[in-house]
Amino acid sequence: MAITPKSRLILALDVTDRKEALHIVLSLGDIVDAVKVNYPLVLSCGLGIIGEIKKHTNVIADFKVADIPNTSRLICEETFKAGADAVICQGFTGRDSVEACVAVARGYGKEVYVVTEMSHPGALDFLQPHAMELVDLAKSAGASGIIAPATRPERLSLIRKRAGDLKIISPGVGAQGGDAAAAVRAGADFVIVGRSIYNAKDPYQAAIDFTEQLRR
Ligand code: NUP
Repeated sequence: MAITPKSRLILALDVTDRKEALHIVLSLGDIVDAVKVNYPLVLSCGLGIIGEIKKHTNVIADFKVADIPNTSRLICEETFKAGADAVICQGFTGRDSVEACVAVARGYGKEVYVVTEMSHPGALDFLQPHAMELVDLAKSAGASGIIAPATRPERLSLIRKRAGDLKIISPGVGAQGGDAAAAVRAGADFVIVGRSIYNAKDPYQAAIDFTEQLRR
C-alpha cells in the first residue's frame, strides 16, 4: 500500500546500534508516516532490521539504487523481500535503470522514489542543472514520487510545479538547515528529519514538535 501523508514526518534512522534503533522506532513508530533506513543502519545491523521496523511503521529503504538495470532489479528484489514499502533510487543512471526499479516495485505493490536535486551543497555541481529532467524521468517511468531539497524551498516550489501528481519527499530539515513548514508550503508531501530527532535529548518530544510545525 502506498505511503500516505498523515503527520508528513519521515524519520531518517541513521543510527548504527540495533538496540537504539529499535528503541527509537518503538517510541516514534505511531507518530511518523515512515522510518527511512539508509546504509549506516543496514550495514551495521543487516537487512533484517527492515522487517523488525516494519512491525511498527512503514519503511523506506534509502539505498539510492544507481546501477545497471539488472543489478538495480536484484537490489530492489532483496529490498522488497525484506519488507520495505518503498525504495529510493537515483535517476542519473537513466531511464532503463529507473524502469527496472519501478517494475520490481509494481510486482510487490510497492513504491519507488527517484532522487532529483539533493539537499547538500554539492548537489549544485551536477544534479541541479538536470533536476527538471530527473523529475520528468521519474514521472514517465511510473515512479510514485521524487526526493527534492528542503534546504532550497525556492527550488522545491519549481520542482513541485513540474512534478504534477508525483509525491515529494523532502530531506534537509533541521540539521541541514531546512524548515519543515516552509518545505510543505513549497510543495513537499513529507519531510525527512534525522539528526534533529535521533540526536535530540528527547527524540519523542522533538518528533512531536516537528509534527506541530507540519500541521500549521
Ligand atoms: O538529497 C538528499 N538529502 C538527504 O539528506 C537525499 C537523501 N536521501 N538524504 C538523506 O536524508 C540522508 O542520507 C539522511 O539519511 C537523511 C537526512 O538526515 P539529517 O540531515 O536530517 O540527519
